[in-house]
Amino acid sequence: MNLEKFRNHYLKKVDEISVAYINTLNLADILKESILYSYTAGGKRIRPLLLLATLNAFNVDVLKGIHTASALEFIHTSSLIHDDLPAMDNDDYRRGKLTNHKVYGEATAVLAGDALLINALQLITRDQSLPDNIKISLIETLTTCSGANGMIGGQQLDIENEDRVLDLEMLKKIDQHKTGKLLEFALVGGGIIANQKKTVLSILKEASYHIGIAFQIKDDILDVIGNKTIIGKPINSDEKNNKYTYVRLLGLEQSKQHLQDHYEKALNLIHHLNINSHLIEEIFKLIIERDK
Ligand code: GRG
Repeated sequence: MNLEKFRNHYLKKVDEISVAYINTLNLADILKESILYSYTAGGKRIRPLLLLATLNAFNVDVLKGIHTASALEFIHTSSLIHDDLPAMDNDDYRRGKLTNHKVYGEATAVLAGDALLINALQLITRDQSLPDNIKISLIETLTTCSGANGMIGGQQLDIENEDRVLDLEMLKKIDQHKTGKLLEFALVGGGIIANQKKTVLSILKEASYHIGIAFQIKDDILDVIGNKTIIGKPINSDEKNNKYTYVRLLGLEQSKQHLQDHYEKALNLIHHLNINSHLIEEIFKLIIERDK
């Protein structure tokens, strides 16, 4: 199956599971509406796609990963809602639509992010296609990747370092966590569902480091030379927020070179595994060639 068919077939199932689950969260209708607003706002779904492609690469039934892929997109969506808040990046637009707090107010946006984060775990606990030991391992890894030693910690470092001139090492540390850790879960989580041994999981983790950095370099490049309409938010937002980025540190041309280097390192590591990796490779390519 090529990537387009794979995406249409399996991401449809992820979204069906996600939307059906969100529709059960009906204690407070506005909260449910605001969660649904951001979940269905038109994200590229790269993280769930990568997780499912990893299962495919190990010749495991891709349907076993649907709930986990949905949980991963929940956490990603929660991070975007919080990232856009006035206390963080203070953005009015995301994916071409008003940000969650612009529509529902700050308090509801905070709660929508909180709910997506917490309820993500329930999507995994309720998955009937996986044994308990695999679910525990997935939750252990997902909370590590998302929490204070993962994405959330990376966001804190990002905020603390606003207005500062950073060296490459610090920039990579921030991006490895802020952006790379959910991509790590996509690859390693896929490996866990596929029952892979630790040596394989650690190669997947190493590959995710490089594709995570590549993802963020591309994000930084698009923030400077991207098309506002295609990206769905204003460009030059990093400069507005006094963020030090690859483009500011290295310039455009060297940033492109670093992007290519990290992409190739990620690819080589995946090749090293000798698996059926063509979909993973196509997604890596998509990450570095995307226009939004
Ligand atoms: C409440 C879970 C939670 C987190 C709070 C705000 C925060 C901590 C973390 C934010 C981390 C962040 C926004 C990192 C940037 C990652 C990034 C490049 C996002 C854009 O991802 P795409 O391009 O977006 O995949 P789409 O819109 O396609 O889904």
